Amino acid sequence: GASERTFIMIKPDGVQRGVVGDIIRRFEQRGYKLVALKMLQAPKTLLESHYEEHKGKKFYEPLLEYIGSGPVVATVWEGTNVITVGRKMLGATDPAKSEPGTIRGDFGIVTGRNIVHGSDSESAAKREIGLWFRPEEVSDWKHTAEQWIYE
Ligand code: DAT
Ligand code: MG
Repeated sequence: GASERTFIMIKPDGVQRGVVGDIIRRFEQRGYKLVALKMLQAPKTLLESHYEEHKGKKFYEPLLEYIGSGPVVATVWEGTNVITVGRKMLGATDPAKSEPGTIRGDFGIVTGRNIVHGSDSESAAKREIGLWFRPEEVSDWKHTAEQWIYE
């Protein structure tokens, strides 16, 4: 919808692979507004909340191990339809099914090392932003290029 926000996280493999700048560039270049950013090694309790929908699945424990294995770069982006478009920019969950030109399609090979996370709905975005950032860590600023990005 109109000027919504999404949570995009560069996973530890994305950090190790040196694609942090590339991923941020893609969102900036598209015209989305960066409103929060930090690097952290996520505590297990945070990852349990973040991935609670997957608890009990066979990939759940390896997933928490992987995402907790090193620092991630947590970001929040704002703009029209950024949740849906952001997911398209990421590509499919399985990089083998991601189109070239998407982040996972350009940098990944297997689902268990798929480089980046993005919220999949408005409710997930709100929940995830609230889990990873305190309200004062999210900046409300005016994009001066806005009139050239939106009509
Ligand atoms: P997405 O990250 O595209 O929203 P998801 O929410 O279904 O995908 O799963 C969360 C993450 O869990 C995903 O990015 C990678 C991991 N995962 C999902 N399915 C998996 C599987 N079958 N094998 C290994 N890892 C998996
Ligand atoms: Mg998901």
